[in-house]
Amino acid sequence: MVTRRRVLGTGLAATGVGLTGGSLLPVLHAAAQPAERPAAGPAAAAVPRFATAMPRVPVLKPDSTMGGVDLYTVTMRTASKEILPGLRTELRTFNGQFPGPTIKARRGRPVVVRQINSLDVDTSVHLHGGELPPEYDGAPMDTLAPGGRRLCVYPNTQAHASLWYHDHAHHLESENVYRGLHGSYLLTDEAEEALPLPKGEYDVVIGIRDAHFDTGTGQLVYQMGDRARNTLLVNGAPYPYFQVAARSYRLRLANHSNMRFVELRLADDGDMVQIGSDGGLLERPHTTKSVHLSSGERVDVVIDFSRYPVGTQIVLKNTGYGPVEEIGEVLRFDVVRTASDASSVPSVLRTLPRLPAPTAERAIVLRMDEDGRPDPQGYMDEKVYDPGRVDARVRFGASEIWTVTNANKLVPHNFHMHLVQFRVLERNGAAPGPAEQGLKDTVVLMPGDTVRLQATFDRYQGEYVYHCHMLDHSAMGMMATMKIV
Ligand SMILES: [Cu+2]
Repeated sequence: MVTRRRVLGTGLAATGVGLTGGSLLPVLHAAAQPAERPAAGPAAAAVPRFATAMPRVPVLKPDSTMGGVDLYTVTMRTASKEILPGLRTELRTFNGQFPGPTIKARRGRPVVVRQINSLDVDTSVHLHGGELPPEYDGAPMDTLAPGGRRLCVYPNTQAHASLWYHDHAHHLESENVYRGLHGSYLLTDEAEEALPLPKGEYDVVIGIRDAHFDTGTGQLVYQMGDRARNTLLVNGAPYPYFQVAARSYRLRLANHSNMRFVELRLADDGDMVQIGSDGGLLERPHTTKSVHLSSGERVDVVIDFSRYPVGTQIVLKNTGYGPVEEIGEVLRFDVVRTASDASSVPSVLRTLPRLPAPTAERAIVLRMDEDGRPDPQGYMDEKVYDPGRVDARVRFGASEIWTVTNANKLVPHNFHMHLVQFRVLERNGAAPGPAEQGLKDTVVLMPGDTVRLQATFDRYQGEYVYHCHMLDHSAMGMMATMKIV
């Protein structure tokens, strides 16, 4: 099983048919009957390729910027949007937008979000990757009932990072996120701004997620572990084209899928320069042919389109996990003009602080039922999530090594911790690949994988969850609570 254990960052192309990240059921299915592929969703073949422009997600305007604080209003409400041609899809949205508006924040400048829940379901908005007091984290049980409103304060004390916000209400998060409750939150700081990276219109969020449409009605079909979420949406549009100038772009790739993992590469196998991961810039850029994102992860790359003549079209392919005819293409870059370019990628992007000496170690085991039973449950250390239970007590100020293992034989997982950006120390006994050497908040665990990571808990006390970020799995119970005291 050498291929499965290849170090991430050099690619997961050879992971094999059994290691689908798209959902649990394809995995079981593929293992049992390798010749049979997951059933095509009704819409997959019918959705035209590269027929619409990739939306640029609007940046949310603050209601007020007084007092050094940016105040925003985010209303969760239903809205409909034409995603498939000629059909309107009902969505659960932030401010009627799909995906939710991008919030831009600066380190040292707090953001206050006035949350209003005009949906008919509970919500809990979590800022994924954010260093937040527990009362503003968006915990699974800290829900906002229909008709409710509250203020949420994001202190923005951490370094720059491409974060995202999404629903986290326990047992509802999977469907709420799937139906549209996700958006990007870009936190910058002086160190990042001082770099000559592509900026402005050349710094672009590309949020990728899958969906299962009812072709007759255009409605999203939701069921746990669905095998047929086989239409890829990019910033809310299926298989769009993106008109670019022949110069460098910073592309902030984000996987907002509930379950699907993607491996992205250019159709001509052209180089991408990875500059960032979940918790902001890497220390050094690295050149790669592909990037891998499990659900919830972010990767920043710079692609230099000046190597292509104007008129060139290059497809961004997904070479991971799933029938190629359905999800093998993501979007198409159309090089349509020339443009000046003063940007560059420095050989040193940042210096991360040295890891402190660890003060404690603990082991975490992820597992879920994979025997095909109709109502599988997920487990963290063999326990289903119980919000009334504290699973890990962490001393405030501690720096701990967590050894996290995926005990499943077939099912992939990943591991997300609230509150902290951690460092990956080892993957399956080896040093992490270059893609995993920066700050991370979510790390992939293919079946049998073990990852050692180190996290430091010196910011806030209180209770936070850690869980698999395949949201159907966390909804099945693969989540636990740590209490920092
Ligand atoms: Cu999982």
